[in-house]
Amino acid sequence: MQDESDFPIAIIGAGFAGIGAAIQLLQAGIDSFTIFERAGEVGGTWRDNTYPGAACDVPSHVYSLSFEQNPNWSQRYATSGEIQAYLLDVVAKWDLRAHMRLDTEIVEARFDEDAGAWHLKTGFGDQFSARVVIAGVGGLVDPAYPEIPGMSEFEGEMMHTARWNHEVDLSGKQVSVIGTGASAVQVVPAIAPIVAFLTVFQRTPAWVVAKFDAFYPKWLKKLLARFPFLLRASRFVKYWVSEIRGPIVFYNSKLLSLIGVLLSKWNLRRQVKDPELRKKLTPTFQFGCKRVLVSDDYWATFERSDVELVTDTIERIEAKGVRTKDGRLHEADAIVLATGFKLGLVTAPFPIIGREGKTLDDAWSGGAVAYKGMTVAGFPNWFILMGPNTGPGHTSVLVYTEAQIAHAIEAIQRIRNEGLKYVEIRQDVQDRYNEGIQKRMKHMVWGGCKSWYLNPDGSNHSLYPGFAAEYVLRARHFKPAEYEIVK
Ligand code: N01
Repeated sequence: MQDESDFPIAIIGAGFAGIGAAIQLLQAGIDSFTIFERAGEVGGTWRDNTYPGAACDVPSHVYSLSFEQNPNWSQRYATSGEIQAYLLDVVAKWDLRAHMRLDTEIVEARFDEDAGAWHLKTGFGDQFSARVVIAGVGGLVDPAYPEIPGMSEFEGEMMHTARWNHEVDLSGKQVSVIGTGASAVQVVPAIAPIVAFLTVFQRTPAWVVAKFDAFYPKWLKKLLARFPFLLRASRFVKYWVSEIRGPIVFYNSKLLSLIGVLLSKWNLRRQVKDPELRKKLTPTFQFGCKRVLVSDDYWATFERSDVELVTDTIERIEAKGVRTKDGRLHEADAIVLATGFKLGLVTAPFPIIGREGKTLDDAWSGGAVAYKGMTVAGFPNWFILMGPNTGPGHTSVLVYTEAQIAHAIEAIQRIRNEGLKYVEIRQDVQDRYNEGIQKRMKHMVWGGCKSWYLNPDGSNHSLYPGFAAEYVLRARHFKPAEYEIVK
């Protein structure tokens, strides 16, 4: 059903980004938007990642919308279920379901230059025309399944952390976990106490720092609800602490990295007594090069007699378990793939055809680029949320997203109020911006190891090389001089 308004806006994706965009539009007095979501429910990451132990490793007072702060977070680092409940509450409060088309996948977008509009095709074959598109499809959405020989021969249960099968009861089973990234450090300590035996296959160890998680007592929640400025103060402090610590995580400096290494080694020593085990768990790459993990109990799990860390390379998966290169068969009733995600930013999420028939895949053939991660030359009136080079390694991604939404809304107001056909980022402005970003990358720590941050050629089109505050200052306003303005 086409929105009847004369200025229809499409938001693609009903995760944090899409929900945030919808609310900020309403706050700006714009309600002519439709949210398209391919899944049957809102929530994105927090709808999909329901594995035991799933939580956010950014403090909840910062990892929430600035205009929808929640005094009732039960602990410093909220669980996935609690974040999803928060999103459902926010959606209900703002009555966003009235704007939503769930189970509706956008499969193609084509720009009509004469009309200054995007024609979006849904999976059902119908079409929706929007003057502006805000794309909040996320970067880490589709699970990456490893290509290990023999995977189809396995006779037990196999599941990816991002597609947890709650029908499977792991209690009393022999379970193998493949992968030791951000998802693994949460699922491993959560399932270890319930399974009969846990084998964790580590290809590369990770730097893990202490989490110092804690439940918020009732009186504190009451106080935060009664005096919202205290909640804002808590958010402010947590945000600036992560900013101040940021360079330890992202800057390529031996001295700063050493601070991170010392903190992580302290965390390792307090959790693991066995020096051999400690050695196996200690990374050899620079601190921050891969995502720094946060946990108080991941490493300690390996001290249990019913948990084994395997560092031999996996050769194949067989009917009864996982065989490593040393010839050993590690028997398993279930295998958990904590192997991460396909990086959504490498290609367009679906065919996106801009001006003069140019596709986004063509524009991104040398790596995903956009102006401040948001707008791409040749793709007018299209605003990306959480786009190329806007990921943080050290703080809440939502800070970046809110700035992007503010930018898009200022553009929308211009287009609507001045009767413009479209605005399109100037190619020279986009190129200069990205040259600057890649120049700054040389001073960042991410080039020295293999991670999902990097494209196969080693270039980084995922993370923002700097502070969140600086990005926000640069990105939050729409500057007409940087755009082609077409009436
Ligand atoms: O995935 P990952 P993730 N054989 O790609 C290993 C976000 N996130 O789901 O390092 C053996 O980090 C792989 O090994 P290696 C966050 O941005 C956030 O854990 O490539 N092993 C690695 O150990 C994060 O960065 C939260 O050598 C194989 C692991 O699998 C991103 O999601 C929580 C293999 C994959 O680690 C991804 O995290 C969770 C193979 N064939 C996730 N293939 C928060 O709390 C892969 N591996 C906010």
